[in-house]
Amino acid sequence: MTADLFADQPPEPATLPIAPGAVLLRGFALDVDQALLKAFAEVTASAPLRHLITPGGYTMSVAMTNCGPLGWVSDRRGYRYQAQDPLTGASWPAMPACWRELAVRAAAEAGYGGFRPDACLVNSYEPGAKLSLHQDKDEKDLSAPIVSVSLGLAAVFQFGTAVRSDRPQRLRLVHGDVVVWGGPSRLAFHGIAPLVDGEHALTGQRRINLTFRKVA
Ligand code: MD3
Ligand code: FE
Repeated sequence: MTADLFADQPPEPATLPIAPGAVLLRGFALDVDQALLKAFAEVTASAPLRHLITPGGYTMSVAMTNCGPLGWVSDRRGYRYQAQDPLTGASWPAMPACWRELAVRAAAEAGYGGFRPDACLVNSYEPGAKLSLHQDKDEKDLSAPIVSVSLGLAAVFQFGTAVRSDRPQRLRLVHGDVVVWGGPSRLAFHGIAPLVDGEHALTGQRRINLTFRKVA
């Protein structure tokens, strides 16, 4: 006989509303994880991960790159989206089809049909890296959702409301999780707590997050 230590826990639904307009699709990316990571190696070979400088002069602990027509960058002059990678001067690499298709499917599953992302910001966290509480509002079309895909090590995601001082909720995001942020949640403050040391079979000592956006 197998003792089921979780027998008294209800199974977690695959689609979890977490805030108004925001939906967690637990494990939604699991069946394509190897393809997503193969494309990650290709994207980062053309547009290397780098630690951007904030307008205030700090070096971000998260390493970033982009793919698709537009990419998010930061430097002493400010934050912006642009078509060229400042590191290479070239256009950002194309958005891999398997990435785009996953993001579009996830958005539709969450109730946002017709999502057409034109930017994908790729974040890479090593142990200790964090992303302080912030809003994403550099995108012109705030009616489109943002789709985020978590790969590799787990992280504690913090999210509040559009009011910075509202106490944030905490949510553990694991490999394969996809979150769709739309409606009133589109302007929620959010961040990632310092990544805890660990080893993931597919990514090693790192967490990768893909965020798909409609910018223009
Ligand atoms: C809620 N990335 O790239 S993903 C970011 O895990 C960013 O790397 C985090 O915040 C990460 O800007 C969080 C979840 C996420 C992304 C964008 C959002 C949640 C969001 C935009 C609006 C509201
Ligand atoms: Fe963000």
